[in-house]
Amino acid sequence: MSDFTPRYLADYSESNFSISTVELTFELNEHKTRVINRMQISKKQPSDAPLILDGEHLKLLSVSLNKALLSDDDYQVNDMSLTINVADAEFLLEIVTELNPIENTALEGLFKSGDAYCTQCEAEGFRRISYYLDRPDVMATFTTKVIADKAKFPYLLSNGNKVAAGDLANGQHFVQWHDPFPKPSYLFALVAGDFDVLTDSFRTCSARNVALEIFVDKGNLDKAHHAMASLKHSMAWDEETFGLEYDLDIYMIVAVDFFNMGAMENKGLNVFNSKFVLADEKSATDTDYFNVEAVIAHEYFHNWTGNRVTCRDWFQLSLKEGLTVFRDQQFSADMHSAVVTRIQNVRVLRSMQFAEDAGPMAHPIRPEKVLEMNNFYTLTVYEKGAEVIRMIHTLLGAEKFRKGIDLYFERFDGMAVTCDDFINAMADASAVDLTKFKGWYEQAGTPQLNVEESFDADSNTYQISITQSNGENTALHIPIGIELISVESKKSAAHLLQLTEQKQTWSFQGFARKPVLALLTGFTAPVKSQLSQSDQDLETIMNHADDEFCQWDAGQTLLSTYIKRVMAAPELTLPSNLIDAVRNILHSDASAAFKAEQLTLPSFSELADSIEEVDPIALLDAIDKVKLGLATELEALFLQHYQQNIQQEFANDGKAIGQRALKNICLSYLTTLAPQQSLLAEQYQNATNMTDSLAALNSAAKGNAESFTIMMADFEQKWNSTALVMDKWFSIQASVCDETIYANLAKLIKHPLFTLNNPNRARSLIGAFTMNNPRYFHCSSGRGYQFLIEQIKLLNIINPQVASRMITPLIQFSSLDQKRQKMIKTLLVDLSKQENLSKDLKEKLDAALAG
Ligand code: 7MK
Ligand code: ZN
Repeated sequence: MSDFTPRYLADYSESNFSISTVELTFELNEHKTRVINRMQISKKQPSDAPLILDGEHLKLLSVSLNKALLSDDDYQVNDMSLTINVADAEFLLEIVTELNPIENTALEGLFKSGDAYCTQCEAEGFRRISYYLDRPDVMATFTTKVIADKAKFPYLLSNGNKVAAGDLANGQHFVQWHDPFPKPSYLFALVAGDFDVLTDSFRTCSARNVALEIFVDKGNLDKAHHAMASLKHSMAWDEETFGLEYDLDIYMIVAVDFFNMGAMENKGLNVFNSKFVLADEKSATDTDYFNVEAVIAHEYFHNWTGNRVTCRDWFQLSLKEGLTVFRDQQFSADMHSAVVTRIQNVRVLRSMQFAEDAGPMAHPIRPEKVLEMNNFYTLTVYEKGAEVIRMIHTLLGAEKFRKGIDLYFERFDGMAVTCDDFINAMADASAVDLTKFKGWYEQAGTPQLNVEESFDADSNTYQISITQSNGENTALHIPIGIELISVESKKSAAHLLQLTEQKQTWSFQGFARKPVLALLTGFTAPVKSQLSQSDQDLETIMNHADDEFCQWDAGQTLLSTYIKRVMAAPELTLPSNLIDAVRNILHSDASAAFKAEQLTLPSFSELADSIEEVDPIALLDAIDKVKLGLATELEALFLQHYQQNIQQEFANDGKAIGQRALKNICLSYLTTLAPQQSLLAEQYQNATNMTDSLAALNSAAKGNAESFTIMMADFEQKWNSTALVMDKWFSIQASVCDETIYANLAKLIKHPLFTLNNPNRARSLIGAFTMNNPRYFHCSSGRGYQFLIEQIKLLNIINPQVASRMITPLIQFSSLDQKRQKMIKTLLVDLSKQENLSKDLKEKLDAALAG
């Protein structure tokens, strides 16, 4: 039984009670884990209001108040809560519950990942462990004692510092932990298992030594070194950039195979999806390496932005997530090419967040209404939230931004606060007025900028007028970086415009001819813009803008313009200026990594977002046609760059990574040409690393290459005992572009290594099919949609969070043609009638079917 009553930001009120200390004892057992929870509770002011503790999926064994056992009629319990009337102002409450970790396939609360026990409590998982005030503004000091079989579970971990350990009867042992920092229940963690441990240490800026420990499945120690190096880099970066030092004597990371998300920042004990810890060159791609580093950084940065200062309520999630994503993006930009990192952030935003903001689940970065909190760990809260922080950084400048961050910690360390508290600290420290800027926290939808230019030759004046429009038409404060490029000298001047009204005009003097406008330098705001520029202007920007992001973006605009033209007129041949532009990219002296980004065509989803009621197959045909056209015209040049960027020996530095990216994008062009497909088998055979193997397989899957089946069989045989690598194999199988795909999908879900119980497996096959195989997902027969719906029905029971994440492409149907919209709606109506529909899916289906 679920409660389908939504909660509203406007209804926030403080709890009448506070909890100062929590002492937990876990007696671990697969079917019957006992949890003893002893809480010191007090009333904030005298009141008769009952104490209502959250609790779900729990078996209540006993309740004692001030050490006296209560009887059934001293409290009320239902499937959501436990209610007790207590007269005392301060009291000790002890609650004993029983859990069944092995049956917990939702992976929230306490569950088993393989042989190990672990927990996931954010957002509201602690209430599946014990009855509690499970809300982030209730902060307590936790002491945790874990008891388990010593041989099977030699490591018993929880938050903070180890304070006691010892042997018990019957082969059991215990370890006790104490976390000195008061924290909300969502940051609680427990892990028990047998692991290999990589240890190291970090000397902080105040010369304290912190023990670093990474726990991985036995045999995986060699794959933990990159994660350890990333952790140390993150610790040093946060000291240097923000003056933030780690605060406990030990920092632990545990990698587990069963995990709903990427990772979790539990105080002193991060739990990670093993996919974001384990990496070596044989089994992980360059992208995997990048992501491991970014996720390790993200979770580490939460220690200050999230843990030391946390959220008052879950509507404020972006307070910690937007800020922490911004911090991890800045870190990645400092560790790698800043512009390439920025381009990759913007791609995610444009291809996924914009679609979310245009779909039925659109919400402001600070949502106002929530049914299931797990549905709001979104691209909007995270990625758009990070863009909002970035805009503050742009408006204040780096120095004042840092002052703002300092003031934020000065005011709020140890507290649970709101997004407004954050903005006010930034405004107060910088003396920049952010009143209007707060609108970004209240409005859903991607704002659109309409840009008009004019030039007056008599006064040598260039004018730019920008109009903003968004759903609610209250003006937002939008920083707009521009460059004006002189057509004679090709010299460029940069300006930061601040749009605060619906429409504003700016004038610039001293131009003999109309300059070329490069808009949104570095992508200063998460907006769409409408500005018609000639091919020639776009080429000027590509070649002469100082801002490399704009160089790249102009190239993308040129390419997408032609893709859309080909869509309207399939007979169109590629004009010479487009071919020249791509040739110039290959010939330029930019870095290989940057060229690879320039040569990557705008994605299907990014393009679809800008076309109304798109026929997906027509769009895909157009993309393929442009790619084939460029490959045909520039075959020799692609081949030359392909060969030039082959490395004899594996290296893992920025240059080598860029060369692999460039080589592999060249390969993807070349192998659209039948005669060049022999390169695939050659590359696969000679590959010294996973990036190159996978690039060959991916291009082969897209191009139906003959060698594909043989290579995939070889890959499967080689990697069938490494689950994370087999995930890549499943993903490639799911992206095969021909009619056999549906029969293959049916076979693959029966593969001995496949299981819907593991979120990584589910995503690798089903997620990859829906995201990477648009041609067959959107097949006019509806078979792609039906396949997804069938899997979602199964996942609804096994793991509602994963089911809810995977339904995304089916609820964002408004951009599709009418025929497909109708097919999808029929399927969604049918799904909404399922018995035992989770809150997660219910919320999304109601939103999708409301329109
Ligand atoms: C990232 C919450 C956690 C979605 C993306 C993450 C989650 C969901 C990692 C889980 C995180 N606090 O650190 O944000
Ligand atoms: Zn996070």
